[in-house]
Formats: sequence, structure tokens, C-alpha cells
Amino acid sequence: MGSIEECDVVVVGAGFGGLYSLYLLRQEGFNVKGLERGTGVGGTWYWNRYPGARCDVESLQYSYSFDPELEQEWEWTERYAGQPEILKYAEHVSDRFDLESLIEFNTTVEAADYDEITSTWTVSTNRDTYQARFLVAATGCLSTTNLPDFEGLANFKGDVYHTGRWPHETVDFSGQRVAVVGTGSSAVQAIPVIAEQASELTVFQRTPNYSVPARNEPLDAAIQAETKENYAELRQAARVERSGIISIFPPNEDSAKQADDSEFDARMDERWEHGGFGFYRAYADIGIDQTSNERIAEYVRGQITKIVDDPETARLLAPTNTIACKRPCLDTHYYETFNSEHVNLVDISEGGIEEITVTGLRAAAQDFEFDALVFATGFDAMTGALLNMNITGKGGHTLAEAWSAGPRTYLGLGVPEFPNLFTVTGPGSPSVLTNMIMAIEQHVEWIRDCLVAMRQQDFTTIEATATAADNWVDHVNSVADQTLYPTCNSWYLGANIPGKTRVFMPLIGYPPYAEKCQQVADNNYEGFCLG
Ligand code: N01
Repeated sequence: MGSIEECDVVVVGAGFGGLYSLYLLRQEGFNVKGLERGTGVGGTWYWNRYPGARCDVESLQYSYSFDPELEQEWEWTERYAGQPEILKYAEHVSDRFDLESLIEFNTTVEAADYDEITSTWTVSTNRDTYQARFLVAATGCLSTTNLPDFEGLANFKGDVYHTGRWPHETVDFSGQRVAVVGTGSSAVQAIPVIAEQASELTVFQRTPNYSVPARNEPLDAAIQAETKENYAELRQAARVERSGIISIFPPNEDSAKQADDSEFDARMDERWEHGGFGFYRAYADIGIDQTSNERIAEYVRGQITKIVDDPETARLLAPTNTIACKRPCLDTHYYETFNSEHVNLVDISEGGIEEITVTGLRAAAQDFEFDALVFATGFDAMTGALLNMNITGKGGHTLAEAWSAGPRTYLGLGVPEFPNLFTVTGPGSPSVLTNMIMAIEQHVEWIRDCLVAMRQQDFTTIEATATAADNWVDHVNSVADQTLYPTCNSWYLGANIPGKTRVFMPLIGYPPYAEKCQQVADNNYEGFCLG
């Protein structure tokens, strides 16, 4: 049994959300404690060390904006930063602002209980126990890995990996027969790199995914210098963009279905060649009009057919569902990889993985032998990490009970019956549908302002009202219902986890959201109950 330590705020997670929370709250004089289950900072970028892991948001924009000196001094080397570089950046931020001294590593939260009499949280970990007025959950949206319960998995005598829990030691697949299960963003990045090493690579695909070339390249020094000169304007422009990302292609209101053939082809070709998420924003109605969406989807299918030599493999790789309904992918030579002799694609859309065997796996009525299995099977997104903390609020009710019909928050920041708990980029906020670091900064600054305002006014508790949360959940759903997003089985809906309640979890639209948060703060935290 460890000791009990008291502080003002416990921050769980030392990714970008946790680091910034520690920085800002300490700056305001709060006694803060960070708890992190890993041995270092970085969150997503600490865990996802799989070959090819890279951020799909361009490096100059996937970075903190809060400190101009930090912005100027850090030099990115590629258009999209790879995982090692982003991890170094997180470590640099932690060192530069001396944040590590505030964090307990190797510390997993096992329970968090709210005491209504003292208005404090008791946070129990595998090591010590902490008591704090406030609990900030900066646990990330994609941090609880999903490893399906495959029959026989424990029997496999080779090596087993999950992309989201990759070992710290170098994994060398040279000369090995490797299986990759899954074809989401992680797999799309990992497959081409694993294929460079493995003697044989077999990809098990349940649902094909649309992917667009990232066109990663060394970062042009002139572009970096120019961006740095105009960083403040660029960041501000990003904050009024739904995606939170500035592209060389300005936003438009055009409809794909109305474009004539030559205009459409020219625009799509240009964006395909340029690479990146700008492709998915070529036409404003991709996400709301099925006919327009299908026209863009057909363009990508055409590209797959051009790239992939074997017609049957090309057919299997070509998705038929709504494009950009699941989180869109970017890649570096993903489809090209299937032209290599030693790379095979197995369609498991009918029967899935039937069984893991001692020497491999059985799928599509065949036995396969492997030295290593790589599961790129995703995450229990948005709610997984929060629920894993076993949070108990007022009246002894657990968060799992409160969210049995899906997550219920106000602004993705507060939960009724769970006073003084803040969720950074929680369900009900734009988070994963915008630039995460921008969303994190906005949330953490809001939480900082809130705690400072409470201190000034002598309030010790804040709790989202049930009405505000109910209205907010309705709002999140009604915005989603105006789009094609709820029409496919994405993790945004929780559809990738068997038994998980299907509710569209992120809010679409960052700029109106940020305005709403500001308005709530300006109206003395309207929709929250201060005590
Ligand atoms: O996970 P996913 P991910 N049997 O859930 C398959 C972010 N990210 O780790 O589509 C067989 O997208 C599943 O098949 P299906 C990004 O937001 C960011 O790839 O359900 N297969 C799917 O193919 C992304 O969206 C970046 O039919 C099974 C795959 O596994 C999010 O992380 C890079 C299965 C899971 O795909 C998650 O991406 C990478 C089963 N039982 C990721 N269960 C950057 O920006 C699941 N699958 C850097």
C-alpha cells in the first residue's frame, strides 16, 4: 500500500493534452500531479511505434501554438513527421518547461472516486493514492487498444504485436513470414514498411479502405521559414477552419456532382498528386451528398485499378462504401505494395479470422503459417480510456453506468454527476475530427480559465447539469445526422467494438464549438452548476 498525496489537480496522461494541462495549471499556481502509465511522455506517440507510424497532419501544423519561442526553435524535418520525431518533440516540450518533475510514470489509474462530503477525488493507482479537488482526464481518444478475442491466440508460438502497443525495442521482420490483420490507418502506414523487411507478408482484410497518397517529403527549408514568420496568422486561420488545418487549396462550397467531367478530373488529379487531406476536401459536399461522395469514391477506385497490377487484388482493395465516412487514410505506397511478389491479400469479409493456431492462423478456409502476427485492429475509441479508470461519481454511480447508453457530456468537457472531472477532447467535442493539438489547446485553456474563475469566486465544485448534457448529446447527434457520417460502421460510432452502444461521439464543426465554449465561460459557466 503506497502513500496518499494531496494536490489541487490530478492530470491523467502525459500526451499532448496532459503536458499542456500540467504546464498551464502550474503556471496559475495550482499544485498539479501528472500520472502516466508509460515510462515517458508522448501519449499516442509513445505507444504507437509501429513501422511507418507518422502523423497525417503536416508537421508544421501538428504542433503546439502556445509558445512562440517553442514554435520558432523546433525544426521539423519532413512534411509529415514520423513517430520518432513527434516523440522527440513531446520530450523536448516536457524538458523545456520542466514538466517531467510533475509526473509519476509507470502509474496506472485503477480507480477514481468522488467524495461528496469533501468534494475531492481520490485517485488510486498501482502505486500511490492521490487526493485532489479536480481530476483532468487527458487520456486520449485512441489509447485503449482493441485486440479482438480471437480464438486460440494464446496458443500461437511466434511473436504477437498490436500497432498501438508496439515494443520499444527494434522489431526486425527480416526473413520472417508476417501477417497483418486490419486495413485501417495504422495498417495502411505499417504494411509498406513491414513489406520492405518481411520475406512474406500476408494482409487479412475484412473491409477495404480508401487511401490517398500522403506525398511525404523532406520539409522545404523555405516553407518552414515562411511558416514560422507567419505562424500567428496561420494558427488563427486554422482555428476558423472546420478541419483545423490550412491547406494550399482554399475551402470551397462546390458540389462534386455538379462539376463537369474535365473540371472534376483536373481537380481530383491535382489533389491526388499534391497528396494529403486536401484531397478529401476537394468538394464541399463529399460528406453530405451520397451522389457527390460516390463520384469521388469512384475516382479513388480508378486510381487503385491503375496502381495495382493484379485485377483481382485491385478489385478486393477497392472499397465500395461511402468515402471519408470512416476516418480517411493517407499512405506512402500502400496500394503499390500489393504489386510485390511476396505480399498477399486475403479477403476475410465473409468469415473473419476463424482461429489462431500454434503456427499461424486459419481464415478463408485456409491454414497459414507465420513467424509473427501484427494486429492493426484499432482502439476502443473516445470512451475506452475513460471507462478503464473505473470512475465513480456522486451517489456511488460509475461512469460506465452513466454512459451505458453512450457517452453523455456537456461540451465534451464535463459530465453530470461527476463534479470537478474534466475530459480533455472528450466525447461530444470535435477532437478527432479536427487538428488534435489545436483542440487540446482550446480545451486545456478553457479548463485553466474555469479553475481560475472558480478560485476568484470562491467556488469549489463545478458540475455539468443533466439538461445541458442531454441537450448537448442531442446537438452532437443532430449535427451528425445532417451528414453521411452515421451511415457506416466506424469507430466514431463505437461500431468497431462488439457490444458498444452506437452513438456518434465526436462533434462535427470546430469553429462554432470553440465559440460556444467561450460563450459558456463568458456567461459564468452556463449549463454547469457551480458550488
Ligand atoms: O484502427 P481502425 P487503426 N477481424 O479501427 C480491422 C488514428 N490513426 O489503428 O473495417 C479482422 O481504423 C478493421 O476492419 P473493419 C486514426 O484516427 C492516426 O488503423 O472493422 N479485422 C480495420 O480494418 C485512425 O482512424 C494516424 O472491417 C478486424 C482495422 O482492423 C485511428 O487511429 C495513424 C477485426 C482497424 O482499423 C484508428 O486506426 C494511424 C477483427 N476481429 C491511426 N477487428 C495518424 O495520423 C478490427 N479489424 C498518424
